[in-house]
Amino acid sequence: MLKVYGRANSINVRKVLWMLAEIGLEYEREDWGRGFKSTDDPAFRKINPVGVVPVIDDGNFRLRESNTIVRYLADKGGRADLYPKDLQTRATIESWMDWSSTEFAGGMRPVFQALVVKNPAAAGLVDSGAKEWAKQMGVLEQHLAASGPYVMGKSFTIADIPAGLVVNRWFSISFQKPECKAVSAYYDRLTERAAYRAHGRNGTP
Ligand SMILES: N[C@@H](CCC(=O)N[C@@H](CS)C(=O)NCC(=O)O)C(=O)O
Repeated sequence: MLKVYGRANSINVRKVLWMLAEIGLEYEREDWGRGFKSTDDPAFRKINPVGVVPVIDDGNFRLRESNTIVRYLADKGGRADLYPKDLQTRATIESWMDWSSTEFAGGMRPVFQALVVKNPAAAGLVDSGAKEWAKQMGVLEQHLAASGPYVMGKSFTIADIPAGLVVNRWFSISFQKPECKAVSAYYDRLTERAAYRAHGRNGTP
């Protein structure tokens, strides 16, 4: 059975759990990371020398990097509806996934660290993080208003998985934020999916 290494409240592990729920694949999961066994443990470093979660083990094939795992699972599950074969469509999906993990999540991280994890090192970074996060949220707002209702247009794809988790954090953390009507409608639309309710909008920022 496929195995997932990583705590279920990690935003990157949640991408994988959401994807597994979308394809209906059974798995087992082992808690590693903040609040559980440390990823600095030599036993974990053997699983992932980079020392971060998630990692999957699929019949002795180990894979790290959440976005890569999501793409692997989409292909493994034969879900061309979620990750089409057309080269340019795939590349566009991948560009949104990359953007979500870099620019979109960049401002989110200090806000989350300061207000949710209560990491004192991030306490002074809330205002600048929130400003950057709002700027990138504006990018998604305009994109969805012009070409939604999903990131890739008419239908849900894996481009919505990393973005949907950042959006969940946006609405789940209390801080001064601008109104984003299209993103708010997107959040509700994603919530129609059982897999998102289980691993995205599940009460955890
Ligand atoms: N680029 C990696 C980043 C993974 C990452 O930063 N994981 C965090 C959790 S979200 C982690 O392992 N933190 C250490 C910990 O939880 O102890 C990915 O997308 O998989």
